[in-house]
Amino acid sequence: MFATSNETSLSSQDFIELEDQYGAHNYHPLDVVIDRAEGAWVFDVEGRRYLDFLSAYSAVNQGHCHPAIYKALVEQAAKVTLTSRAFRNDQLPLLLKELHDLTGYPMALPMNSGVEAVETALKAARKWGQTVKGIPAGQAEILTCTNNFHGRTISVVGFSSESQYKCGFGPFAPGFKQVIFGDIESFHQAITPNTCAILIEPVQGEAGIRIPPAGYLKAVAELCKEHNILLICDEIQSGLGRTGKLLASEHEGVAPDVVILGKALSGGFYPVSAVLSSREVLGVFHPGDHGSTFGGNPLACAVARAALKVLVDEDLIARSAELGAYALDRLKRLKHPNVAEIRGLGLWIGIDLKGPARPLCEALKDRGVLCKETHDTVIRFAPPLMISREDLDWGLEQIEAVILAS
Ligand code: IF1
Repeated sequence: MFATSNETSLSSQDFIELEDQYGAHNYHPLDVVIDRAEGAWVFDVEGRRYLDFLSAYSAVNQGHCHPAIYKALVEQAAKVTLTSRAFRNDQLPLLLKELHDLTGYPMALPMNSGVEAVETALKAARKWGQTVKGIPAGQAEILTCTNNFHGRTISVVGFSSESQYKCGFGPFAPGFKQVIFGDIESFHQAITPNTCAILIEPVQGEAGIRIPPAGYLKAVAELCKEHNILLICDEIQSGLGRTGKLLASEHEGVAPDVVILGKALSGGFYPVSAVLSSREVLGVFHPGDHGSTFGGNPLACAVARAALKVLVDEDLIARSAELGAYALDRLKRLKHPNVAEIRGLGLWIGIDLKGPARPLCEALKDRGVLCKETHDTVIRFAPPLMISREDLDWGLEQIEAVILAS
């Protein structure tokens, strides 16, 4: 009944058929069945190797199966994995302190998936709005941006501007208003006395690596100060080195009131997310107000501690800035009628095409480079930040070849 001893004799096609038969079809993956990975490379069931230019949407910034994170995971798994927050454990306090030391934020609240941390930040902002800012109960408004991506829960897809993400899933939570990403005037006009927060990605990932005009985030932060509104930056994808800074908001010299981290916080080993903020904001939570069975568990915390240490010890943030600038410069030299625009910050690059991106991603897969299209016409690249210059060059050569052949 259960495949155990002969698992390895199954082919990629067998796995694809099993998945399609027994799994919900909420994805359209490239048909590569990965069974092993190391650093910037992944291997399929037939032993073919591919350079990973997606990094699980920036969750494996540290590289696949990083030995130091692996060691932390295995050692912690042998000691204690889950205590629940009904009791304390010896890893959570250390993670909290290390997050503080790294980012300067006084407090953090750990969760698991990214969207849970987004929900946590929204709850904190609403309660802060009511109890600190003095907004009447049930009236707090949160501003979100056009083309945002913050996850898949009902309240979060409720304020998505992508119809596919919400179609059929309503009714949605009230209390969210949309402003135009990159347009400070639109933000200005949306503010009311009941506005408690704005939720924003400093660089929009899913929207196709959209970098707002210079000065925009700074102007948003200033308007927030002026009107006593919390600036919540979703750095789940843009944070932890991806853009060449620890946090993407640093590019604008902005320190958001609330920062949301996820993905690379575990180096891809385990879902770990966190909300970082002040005592004033996270102080709105009292015992019983909010929680999670797995949030802050010792296994997650041990993994996250190791993942942060790798980011620092291996200087991955500077590496992202340096290799990213090089890759962007090189790709921008590529003049081809199919290329509409190339955008990037750190090792995070989007190539906006004049036609569909999926066939190019398929062609890249055949050449041994894995990446994923977004919004039909954008190919996005986000290799692990530890990628060697040599591997990066090889990947870029494949990209250039595929575009030139398009
Ligand atoms: C999927 C996209 C990327 C995120 C930001 C919160 C979350 C995400 C800025 C939620 C998650 C993921 C989810 C994944 C694919 C991926 C994605 F194309 F869907 F938009 F990366 F670009 N904030 N992004 O990017 O985090 O709850 O998933 O841990 O298939 O939905 P999560």
